[in-house]
Amino acid sequence: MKLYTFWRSIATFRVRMALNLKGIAPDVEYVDLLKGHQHDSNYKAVNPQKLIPALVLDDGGPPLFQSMAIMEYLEEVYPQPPLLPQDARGRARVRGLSQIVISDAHPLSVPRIRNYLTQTLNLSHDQMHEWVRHWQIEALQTLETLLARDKETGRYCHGDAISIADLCLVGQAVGSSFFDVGLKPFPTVERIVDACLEHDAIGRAHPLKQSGASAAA
Ligand SMILES: N[C@@H](CCC(=O)N[C@@H](CS)C(=O)NCC(=O)O)C(=O)O
Repeated sequence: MKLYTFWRSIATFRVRMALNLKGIAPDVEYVDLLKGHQHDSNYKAVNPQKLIPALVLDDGGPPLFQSMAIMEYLEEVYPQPPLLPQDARGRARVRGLSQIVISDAHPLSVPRIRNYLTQTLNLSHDQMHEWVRHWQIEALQTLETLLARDKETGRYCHGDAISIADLCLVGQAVGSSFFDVGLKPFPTVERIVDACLEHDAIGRAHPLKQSGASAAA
């Protein structure tokens, strides 16, 4: 397997955590998003959407794309340890929590959106920053409300086993920290994120532990 990755990419962080939890160590190829390498023609051939992650399997087929689809693929093909609950209602909750991050919050803070705001709409850097912070805080508030409310919440987002929702939550928290959004106002989120980061497979996948991060952070 080969994972196209970059230290700062939160979507790739989600997949790195899932791979680590499943005990899979793919080859990696770096795509420097801050230098715009996602637009290079050779990467466009890998993922025409010009986004990471992309995961090349050993079956000779086209790369997998979209972090949720990749995590679900890993779950189906490498079921241990499970990252989705056994029951349909539980899976719906875990996927719902995940989609708050993947579908709604994260897309509003990615480089192409930030660049569009500053370069095409001529927003200042501060205005762009405020835009990102606004949507990150809104997502964290929603997640806090759901996680604090539901009796299904345990040590982790859903009971006492790590699920895809936790990988999304940790990515959300770390991504928000890049825009100076802290977790203090979101105590349940903070507790779960801290518990997750204690897990070696998750801690190792942290953006600031990846090659290239220390120079750039
Ligand atoms: N929904 C996609 C999002 C992928 C995505 O936006 N990746 C970001 C990095 S976290 C990216 O490659 N951005 C490049 C850009 O915006 O130009 C997923 O979950 O895989």
